Amino acid sequence: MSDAADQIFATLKQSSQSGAPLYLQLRKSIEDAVNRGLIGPGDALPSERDIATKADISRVTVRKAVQDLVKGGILVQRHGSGTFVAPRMERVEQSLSRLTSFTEDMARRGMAVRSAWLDRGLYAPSPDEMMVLGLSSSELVARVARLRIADDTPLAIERASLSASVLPDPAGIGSSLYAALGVTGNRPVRAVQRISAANLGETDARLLEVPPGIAGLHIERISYLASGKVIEFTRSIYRGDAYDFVAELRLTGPSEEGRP
Ligand code: 16G
Repeated sequence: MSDAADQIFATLKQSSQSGAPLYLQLRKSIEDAVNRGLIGPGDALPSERDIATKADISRVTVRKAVQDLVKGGILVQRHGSGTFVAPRMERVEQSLSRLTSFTEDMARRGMAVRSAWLDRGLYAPSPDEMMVLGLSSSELVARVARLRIADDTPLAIERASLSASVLPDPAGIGSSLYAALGVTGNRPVRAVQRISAANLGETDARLLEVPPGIAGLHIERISYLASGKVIEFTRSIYRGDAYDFVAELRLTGPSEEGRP
């Protein structure tokens, strides 16, 4: 067993007089070891049995401590291969004043972008889609749903809806929706974005490789053409531990006060 593991158990012995339940003491020892860098992102935790033997506690206690740390996003469990310290996220800083695409944002940071398709096709529009995109019930909506991945880390789930008259072949967009819209002169020039907090459900959490229930960001973007026509209605879930949205604020001068 590694030195780091030995140190975890040494700390555990020191704290065993504290009177706190054993699983909480073990949880804290492991958490401290991660925070102090004794075990780093991607490092394997010793097996449940090794921990139990070494610390002289039951496997049930070990499991409880480990499950708590998995729920908190400190450890990750991979079926068949064990428990590891969760990879540390490099937070992405995203300006809220420029209308850019995911592909452009990541390319500017030198990150390799790819997407996993969740859905693409033509459908009868939902009431929300009809209202936002101005579609009638006899028209079709093109849906493009993707898991967006940068440098092998899934960052967001994006579900875009556009009128089928603008995007008749959603399967043919290639790697960038905005690039495809640019080809037909339909790239948006303005957008309104609404950001709210969301706790991730099972399915979204699994796709984004985070524990269910963890904080995420729900983002709705409605984009417009220069003519004022709505072109895109996208609802996304972004990882809360990966994104900082940054907006620049200016004091309104007297000449601008009262402007709409
Ligand atoms: C951004 C947009 C999304 C747009 C996508 C196009 C947000 C929250 N969302 O991720 O609305 O559909 O870019 O990216 O910023 P693409 O051209 O790389 O497909």
